[in-house]
Amino acid sequence: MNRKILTLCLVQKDGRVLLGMKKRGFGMGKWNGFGGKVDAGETVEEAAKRELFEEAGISVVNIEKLGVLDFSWKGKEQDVLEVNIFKATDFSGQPIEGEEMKPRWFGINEIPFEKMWPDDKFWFPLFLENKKFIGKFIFDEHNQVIGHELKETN
Ligand code: 8OG
Repeated sequence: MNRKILTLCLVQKDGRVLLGMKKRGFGMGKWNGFGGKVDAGETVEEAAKRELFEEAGISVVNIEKLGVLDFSWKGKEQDVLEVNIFKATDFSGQPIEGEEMKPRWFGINEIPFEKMWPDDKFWFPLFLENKKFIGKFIFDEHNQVIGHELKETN
């Protein structure tokens, strides 16, 4: 099995969630949290904070890991993306647009699921309520969800 460890960090504050429009690469054109690969010598949590700073221009001291999701594609089940999902509730600095992401706040009732990864509508409700969860999703070649398992772990 080939497992790639990724981070995803979302800020939830004052009834809103900070998302970024991905401007290039994998997931381009979708709203998402901020994250990416873990560098050598970094913990997953350090990587999550670094990516949030690089992509949204804000710094966080405390983040909480809420979810771990495995993603794979039909016919290539041996290649797994493990996405570690963190929440920040406070930050310093102001979100700014960078080369990769254009940040914007969304009210928790106006999350743009139709312009997000199709798995997000499954786990976002747990995330918004601070529930911990693990799961896995299998996509087809059009990035549609063709199978999933999701469970709360609190
Ligand atoms: O380094 P790069 O930008 O390619 O990292 C991909 C980012 O996208 C990383 O933060 C993890 C995140 N991501 C996936 N798959 C999914 C998904 O299905 N839903 C969401 N919300 N984020 C995902 O790689």
